[in-house]
Amino acid sequence: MGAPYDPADERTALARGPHRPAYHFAPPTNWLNDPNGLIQFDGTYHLSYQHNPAEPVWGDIHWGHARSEDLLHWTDMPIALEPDAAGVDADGCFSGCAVDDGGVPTLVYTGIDDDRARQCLATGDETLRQWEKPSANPVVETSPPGVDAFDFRDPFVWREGDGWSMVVGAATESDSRVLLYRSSALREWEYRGAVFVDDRPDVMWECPALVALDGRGRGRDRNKNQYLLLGSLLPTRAVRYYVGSYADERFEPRAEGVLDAGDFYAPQPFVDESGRIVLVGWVEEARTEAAQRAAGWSGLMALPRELSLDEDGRLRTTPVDEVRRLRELEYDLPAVGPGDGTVLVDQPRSETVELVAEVSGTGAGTGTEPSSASISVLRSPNGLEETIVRVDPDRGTVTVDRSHSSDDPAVETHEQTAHFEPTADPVTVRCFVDRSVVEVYADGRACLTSRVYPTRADSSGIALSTTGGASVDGGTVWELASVWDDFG
Ligand code: DQQ
Repeated sequence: MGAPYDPADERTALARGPHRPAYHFAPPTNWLNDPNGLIQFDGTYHLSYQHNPAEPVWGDIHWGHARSEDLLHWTDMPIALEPDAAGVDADGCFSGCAVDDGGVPTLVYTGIDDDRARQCLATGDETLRQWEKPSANPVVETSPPGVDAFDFRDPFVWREGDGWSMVVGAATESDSRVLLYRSSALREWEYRGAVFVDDRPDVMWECPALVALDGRGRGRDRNKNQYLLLGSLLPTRAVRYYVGSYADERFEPRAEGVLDAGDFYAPQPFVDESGRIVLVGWVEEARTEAAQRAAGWSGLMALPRELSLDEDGRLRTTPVDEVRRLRELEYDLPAVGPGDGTVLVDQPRSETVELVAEVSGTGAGTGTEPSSASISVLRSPNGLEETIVRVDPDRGTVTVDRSHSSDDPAVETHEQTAHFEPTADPVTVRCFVDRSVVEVYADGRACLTSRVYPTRADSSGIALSTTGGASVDGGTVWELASVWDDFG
């Protein structure tokens, strides 16, 4: 018999891999996809995730589990859920959420058995180490008439009135729907119809979530009956958000957009004990399966983000404040204007930084010549490898150009672009670089998370340049600390 599985040993073994993140959550080893079961319970944050513990590819889906006091430093926990060969989850424990059922931590997830999806529960002890599947499983036995038996998954549950509400993602022959259920005690559920219908054919809403934004934005009255509906859509893999009202068991959107236009999927929100809406999303790989097997791990989580409404009722997405605690050595960024060419930033040389830059456009608005500021990161001294974050305030775009991110010809190189309302004001760009992930926030109004795989040990520099009338008006860079012991 081999030694018992110890996630800490596995982490240490993988820590020195060149693309292993220093301050993003990655699985101890092997495969990770959707975040699941997010909850703050007795002060401690819990993050579960879709996990194949045996291989760095999707399959045999368990729930991995970690806990944290600060949403930054995570301690691995025993696997929370594993498929039961004789159970309704024999072919996988698919995505779901966690709730506090009167002091009993409870997971609600989709059990897969032979292409049939059914909603199930698991209850935990007070340390959330041991989970039991009650005999009441499955608690939703079958999809409603007209809904596919497999495209009926990813329950998201919240307290509403004196009971519980749940949304489940679903597809019919002609549309995709977010189904609503109600329950008094989580064991029996009543189907109440579709809370939202996306009438495009051949779309499947995965991982839906509905959260009240009331009282969490800045303009109090403006936030009355303001809800956020999220969905991860197949086959485009777009992560869409809708802001609107929720009444009489129906959601009515008034605004919509893309939550993150990069390698980002299946995010899950939860409300923490301070009342913040915190969101965690899966950042997929952009390298080959062979490269994932060689690395021994696959997938990571984006930084936890706080969602709120701004004064104008627009969705605002920022990294949680805790992330500032990772800042170590601080350096100034120079101002760079038209005609300055490419300005190399001497310090820091690091693959793990946070960079904040103020970028101004011409103020002339869309329809003008492109005027953008380029922030080059993970840059080799000669610029042969670099990842360029390009921001155009006039047009309201932030682009990650990966055409020279890696000398490895097998990784994905297509450009990714997020959009925000064009603005004459300077845009504050926050850019997190963590070895193989570049996570960009433009004024909290657009997000873009991209995977990149530099091959050179010296691809760790920064350079700035501009086109048209745009300028970088200065900024700051911090080297960021690792959140893992024994980090290479
Ligand atoms: N991932 C899970 C499903 C979900 C999909 C399976 C989204 O529950 O629909 O691993 O990435």
